[in-house]
Amino acid sequence: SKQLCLILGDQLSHNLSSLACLDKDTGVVLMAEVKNEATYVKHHKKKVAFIFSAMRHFAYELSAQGYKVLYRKYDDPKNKGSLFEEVKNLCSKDNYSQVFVTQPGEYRLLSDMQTWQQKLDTSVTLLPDERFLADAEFFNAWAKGKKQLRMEFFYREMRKKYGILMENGQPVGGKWNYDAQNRKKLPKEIPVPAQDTFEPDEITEQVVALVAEHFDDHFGDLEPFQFAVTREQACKVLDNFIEHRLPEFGTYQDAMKQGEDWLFHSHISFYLNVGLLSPMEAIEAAEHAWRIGAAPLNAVEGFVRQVLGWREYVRGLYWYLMPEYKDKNFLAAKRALPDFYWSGETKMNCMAECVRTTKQNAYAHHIQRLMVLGNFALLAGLHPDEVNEWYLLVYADAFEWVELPNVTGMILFADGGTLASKPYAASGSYINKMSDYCKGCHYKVQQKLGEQACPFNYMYWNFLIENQASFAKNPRMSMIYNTLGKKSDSEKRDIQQHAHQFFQDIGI
Ligand code: FAD
Ligand code: DLZ
Ligand code: SF4
Repeated sequence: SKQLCLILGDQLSHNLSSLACLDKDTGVVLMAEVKNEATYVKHHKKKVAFIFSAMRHFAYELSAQGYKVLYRKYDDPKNKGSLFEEVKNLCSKDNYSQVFVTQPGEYRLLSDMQTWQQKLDTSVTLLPDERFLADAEFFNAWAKGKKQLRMEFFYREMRKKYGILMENGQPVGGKWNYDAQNRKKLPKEIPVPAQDTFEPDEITEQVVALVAEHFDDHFGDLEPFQFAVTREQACKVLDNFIEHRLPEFGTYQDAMKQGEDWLFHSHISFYLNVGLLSPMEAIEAAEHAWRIGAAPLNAVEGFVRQVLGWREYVRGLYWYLMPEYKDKNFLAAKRALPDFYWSGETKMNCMAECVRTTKQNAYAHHIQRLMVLGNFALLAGLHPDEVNEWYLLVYADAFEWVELPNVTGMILFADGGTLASKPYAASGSYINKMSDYCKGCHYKVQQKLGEQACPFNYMYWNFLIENQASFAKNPRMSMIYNTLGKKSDSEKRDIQQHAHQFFQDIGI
């Protein structure tokens, strides 16, 4: 009986469950660059190039290990355009009796694959994706019956389950969380280590040419292309992070600086999400750095919280709440995404700067995604569908399982508080506190009203006014609504008038 193993663009791991099931001597691996996956949203050019190049390199590695690999390139005239059609084509030609796939990361594709067996009249086996640290059973058992699904408590269970940063059943240092030490602005004199860049090899150059030709109408700068595209290169990124950036990772986790796109972050989300790195190796490397005294606890705990906590938590939440989660719009937000999310053309310096790095790098660090781009989307009441589509296509690390909870739950509060206990809404002063953006801005961050007032200031109060009914029962919002209550009716009218004028001016 002949076996076919389909490997997707974000399944580039040698320990993949589908590969483990395949008889290496008689079975065949299929990988395919297809229009369906590359255009169901118009992914950033650099993201498409990254995934295609990493797929091609992985296919070579498998061949070198003795696997028989069929690889369908995007510009092959025989390309069938979708994963299903590629599989169907092979099955009808070569009589495969069994198809193996590790479950895809997106609901859309999983539902599609669940119809394949019937349509192909061949056995199609979907295997669990074992590359994550919390499987559905573990997450669902934790979530079941809870009214609120707070990351913090999930994270503590994960620390205990894997014994990470634990001693005698207790968190090392006596606390679970060192976030209070992790909110410093970047001092002027601190040098930022250079980010890791990789020269394109011949394979990557071919992919870059292909993307330039076929994806010209997609968002973003294709070149310079400097991502890691193999496991070996990705490991270098991780090693360099542990050695050079981890020690300051915690302290400057929430800092932003004009022209500094990478700071002290790890830059491994791309590689984790396509499978070139495993989460546990990153966690263990960070924990080891702390144990040998090479990095402080606030940094290491902060990093572990992101990878063992947030990353696993959002994935659990996604599968627990899909498909309904995709349609959530608790605040009935309905405005369109302003053009400057694509062009970067706005007098708001912080927004222009965060769109610039997104466009240039297919990357923005967390606090830019959350407190600038995300905060704007929340305060302006942008429709969740438009915001989700944008985030899913602009970042090279974006797959729906991780993007959707961050957008619908974390930034938009569109799930009504399943993920966050209150919206991450902030006025200009927060951005001013954590960055140097305001000093180069047309607007004045201290100014609340008037032509030069920072739009985040009146948008913030307007958001609270517009959504008062939705937050009436939220105890974590009562203090801020007390403050709002002290504003006179005419001041409130002024605020709303400013906000609406601004929305009109930017065409939303
Ligand atoms: P670091 O700051 O070095 O963090 C280390 C790792 O922790 C990351 O690589 C990532 O794997 C994990 N991590 C950190 N925060 C989160 C989080 N909130 N959710 C899940 N994992 C997390 N991350 C993605 O991988 N893909 C996305 O599509 C994505 N979309 C986001 C959208 C919004 C609106 C927000 C607020 C966050 C989003 N994130 C997403 C989370 C986070 O911003 C990125 O993981 C991070 O910026 C990637 O850069 P880094 O590897 O340098 O991260
Ligand atoms: C993101 C992506 C892109 C751009 N292209 C492909 C592709 O051509 N072939 C493929 O197998 N996978 C691709 N991917 C990744 C898939 O979209 C991803 O596997 C699903 O979204 C599930 O997470
Ligand atoms: Fe952004 Fe307002 Fe600061 Fe300008 S003044 S950079 S718009 S926060």
